[in-house]
Amino acid sequence: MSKEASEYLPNDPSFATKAIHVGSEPEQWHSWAMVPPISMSTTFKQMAPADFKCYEYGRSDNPSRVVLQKCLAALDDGKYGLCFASGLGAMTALVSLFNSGDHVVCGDDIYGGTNRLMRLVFSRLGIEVSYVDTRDVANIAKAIKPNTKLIFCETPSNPTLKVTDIRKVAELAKSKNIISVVDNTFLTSYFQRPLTLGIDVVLYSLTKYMNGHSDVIMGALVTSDEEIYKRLKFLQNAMGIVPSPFDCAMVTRSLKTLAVRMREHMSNGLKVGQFLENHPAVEKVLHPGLPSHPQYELSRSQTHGYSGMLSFYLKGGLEESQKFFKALKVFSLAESLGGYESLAELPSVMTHASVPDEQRAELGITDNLIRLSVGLETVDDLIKDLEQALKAATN
Ligand code: P1T
Repeated sequence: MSKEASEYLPNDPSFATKAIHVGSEPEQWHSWAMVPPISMSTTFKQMAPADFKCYEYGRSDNPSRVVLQKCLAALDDGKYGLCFASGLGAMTALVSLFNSGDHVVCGDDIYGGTNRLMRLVFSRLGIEVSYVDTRDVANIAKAIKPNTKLIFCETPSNPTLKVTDIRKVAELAKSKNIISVVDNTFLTSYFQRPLTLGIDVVLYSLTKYMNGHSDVIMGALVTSDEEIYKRLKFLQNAMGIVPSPFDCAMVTRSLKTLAVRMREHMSNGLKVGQFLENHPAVEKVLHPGLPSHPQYELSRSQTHGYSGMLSFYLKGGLEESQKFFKALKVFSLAESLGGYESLAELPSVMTHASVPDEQRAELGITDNLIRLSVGLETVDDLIKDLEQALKAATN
């Protein structure tokens, strides 16, 4: 039996308190404003040439970004947070730590845009990439070469929700002096904190659950390693991949409700997963919180719950999938995930269309694999919607 959402303990009893207070302390402002003022200024007055109070130029640093970065670091039990213009912007800064001729071991099941960035941009710039199934850490070990500088994976992965043993990846990377990075976008720091399991850097598309309202594109990197932080901070400014102060304020506001939102996403996601698992039109459900998931136990050993992300194989092919999407009324057919609204998509032709055909086939990203981002609507309405769409698809 899978555990009910309410049976999970929070990963950090003070998580919600940190989310609401860290970085937003009123005493730092003249006004003692409870909500941090948005500082839109692109530049800051200097006392003498190159002699400034706190801030110099808005790309290098600005007060609204600092508020958010402090909060993000605290939520991951990290020391340093850095925000970027998008999740892929964060990935761009991360991989720019390395040089032409360096090698990256990358999980094979990752967001299509991350795969495209590695394959079509960084490979062209001389970064060598090996894609491996990170569910078995022995595959990572086998792929390591003398020039390997980075191990990168998503867990759970997008879109097939495969789980990687974070502790084992961290241990392997440490033993070889390689930087380890986990993309924690699907779970957020509320449910999984890779730094506490030995990982060097956590990557986020804040666009998803962390912002949670589908109105900001942003990314982040969090670490406790001072040396890595300094190099990344240099790149954040030097490469100019920064978010706007207004967007930073939006995400700061959203983090205040992260704990509450994630608990509800989890509860709705599990109920939808259980419903689909018992439906005759569904071949298989991929949800790490259901005991049918092959890595259910591993997942429980390193996370404190699940988001609203799940995928399932519909019985049939492209035609049935098309009918399913056409019939949906509450779920919207759209890319992205992690917002309050429920979304459904077909990774094979949408988020993962840029992954080469053979790689998609190997990963099981077929035309009947449907990904759901279960939102915060009344769960009975979501289930009714899926029920009628499944009927329309298979009639
Ligand atoms: O869209 P952006 O903020 O640049 O984030 C990229 C990214 C990074 N990591 C993961 C795990 C992601 O899922 C994404 C973006 N993903 C989608 C848009 C999607 O629909 O899967």
